[in-house]
Amino acid sequence: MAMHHEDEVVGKAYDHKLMKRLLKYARPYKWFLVGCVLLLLVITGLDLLQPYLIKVAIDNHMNALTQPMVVFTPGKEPRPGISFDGYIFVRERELGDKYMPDYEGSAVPVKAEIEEDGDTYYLRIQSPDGDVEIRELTKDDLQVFKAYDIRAVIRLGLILLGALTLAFILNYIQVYVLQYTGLRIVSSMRQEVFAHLQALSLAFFDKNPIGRLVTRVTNDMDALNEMYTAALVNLFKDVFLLVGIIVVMLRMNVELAVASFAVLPVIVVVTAMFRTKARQAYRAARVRLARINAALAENISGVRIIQIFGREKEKFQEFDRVNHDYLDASMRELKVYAVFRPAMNFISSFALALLIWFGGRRVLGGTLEFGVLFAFTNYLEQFFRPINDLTEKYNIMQAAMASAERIFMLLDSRELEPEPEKPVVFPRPRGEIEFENVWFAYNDNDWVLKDVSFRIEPGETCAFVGHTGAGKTSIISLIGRMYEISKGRILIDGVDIRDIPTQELRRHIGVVHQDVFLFTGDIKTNIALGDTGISFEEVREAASFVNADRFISRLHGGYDAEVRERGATLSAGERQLLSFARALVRDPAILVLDEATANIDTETEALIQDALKRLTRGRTTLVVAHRLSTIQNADKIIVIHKGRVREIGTHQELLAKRGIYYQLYLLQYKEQIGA
Ligand code: M5T
Ligand code: MG
Repeated sequence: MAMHHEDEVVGKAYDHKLMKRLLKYARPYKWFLVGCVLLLLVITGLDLLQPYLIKVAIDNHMNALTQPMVVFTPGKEPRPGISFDGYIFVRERELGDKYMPDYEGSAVPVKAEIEEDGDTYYLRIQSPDGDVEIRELTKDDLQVFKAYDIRAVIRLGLILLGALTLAFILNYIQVYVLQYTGLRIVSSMRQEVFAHLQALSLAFFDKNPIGRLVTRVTNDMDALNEMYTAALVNLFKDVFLLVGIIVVMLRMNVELAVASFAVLPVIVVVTAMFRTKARQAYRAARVRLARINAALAENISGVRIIQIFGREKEKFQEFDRVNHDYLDASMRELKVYAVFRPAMNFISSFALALLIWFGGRRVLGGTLEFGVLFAFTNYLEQFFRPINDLTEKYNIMQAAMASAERIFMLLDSRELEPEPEKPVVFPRPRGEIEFENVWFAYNDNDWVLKDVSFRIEPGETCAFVGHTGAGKTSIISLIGRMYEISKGRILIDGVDIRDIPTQELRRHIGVVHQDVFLFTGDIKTNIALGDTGISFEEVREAASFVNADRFISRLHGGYDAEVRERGATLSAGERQLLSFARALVRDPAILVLDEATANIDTETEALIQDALKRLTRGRTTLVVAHRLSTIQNADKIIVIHKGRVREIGTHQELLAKRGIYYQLYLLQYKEQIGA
């Protein structure tokens, strides 16, 4: 079901509401992003400048020897030109549109032109009154004119080099800043998700598989990072570049520009087709990848069971199927791209061919300058890059939107740990616990506890017994308000636990669970759980109090020994002892031991029983035990049967009653004496 839902989410490439919310996270880095966009604007300008510079080099200098010039007396020239024979020759195109043949500043408003006839060159000077003077140019004369162009080409080359270098540096800065910003944004989001996960109640985690939650914080976050760094800001670059190229092309030559854009409709159709195909393929691949992840996680954490039951082959085949499914889906995705990219290449080559056919004829016919055509081929090449990029960014955006939706769904889940509306001050309690007609269910009306009432006096040791699934662990979870009850009240020192801030409440309850969870880290951190208020001395004291120090000192590194794989390298009994120390070191007013003595050998049990006696002194202690021998000294024994309290009393009282407890006792007694 969950998979189906995630599948549905993949779809939109842009969702305004989601985007608004995503941008909120970018707000602290607003100026970084604005800076990146500005840098991109400059970089785009530099990109556009390059073909233009080459065009100028070709048309104004490489092919310029025979272009018309105007002759000025030295000092009267409006701009630098070629100094020859005591005059200054300036090319008409370099004077620009403002030049009039009878330029007022010029004493000699004369036109000149170099003409080529085989190997000889003539300078033809024409004065306003129509006089024409033709003189042959020597090799040296010609060199004067050529040197001017060579200098100009070198100058343009240097400018081009400068532009390239600047673009390189700006690109570096832009990429660096953008990646940094993206990582920072996503890192702070990840922190928020983590904090939110911690604030969620156990009921939430009962419903959401760990694997999926882990994916949120990893894969989905990566998708968002990619959006911030690859798609969002670079989108501007693509748009700048596209618009820039179109404008430059139109300004340079409208006819040629229109010819270049002739393939646009084809591009639109091809990209639209690609988008649909890519979306389907992406969706299919994603769903299958999720299946791989789930299979992998389960098989790795269950490897012990798989090996001992010899299920390797079956599990291998199972995985092989999932893996192949994913391979197929990935191949389909690959094929879509494998067709799209070459198709776009073909279209761009076709457009280029069209341009050369169309422009080449005009160049040969003398109606188009070669430099313009050259610049156009360059721009056309650049033109296809943002189009390709935009199409691929569309997919990034689509993935990011789906990820964002999933992350926000998680952040919006309101199954938070409860906090009281009017919290009371809650100092260390004496430890009186009372259940008043408590009804409780994990799911709706599937009652696990029915009308449970009992009272435990401060300092008492109270044992809970009953069959498996009777509800003992559930009762204990309720005291720390790990779940919400449906009816009734739970009171500690006469205060309803719903009025106590959850943190305060739990601080006074020490719990030793049925299965001990150890974190990655060393032994001492696993006891103190990172609580800076607990000194190493206290850790050692607690550990030796529960007789854990003996095995700890045998570990390599002692209290600094690393715990690996959730403590799989420690024995069950050793883990139990650690959790004793963990509960004790906080000096709780209420101590809860859920089957805590189940994993301990007879010798250690004697030590534990002894420790427990000291441990329980001055504390209210709740013990859940299947082995009745361990609880005979309890002040009170509560028998739970199918979610109801059936008997309450001391060991002797309950035996005398000859009820459920008596039955349980007889059963275990018989076992013990081997009858
Ligand atoms: C009591 C059900 C369980 C059983 C009943 C922890 C948990 C339990 N249950 C859920 O539906 N969801 C849960 O998350 O509640 O369970 P318990 O309180 O754990 O029983 P117990 O501690 O007396 O049993 P045991 O085996 O530890 O002696 O029906 O399915
Ligand atoms: Mg239990």
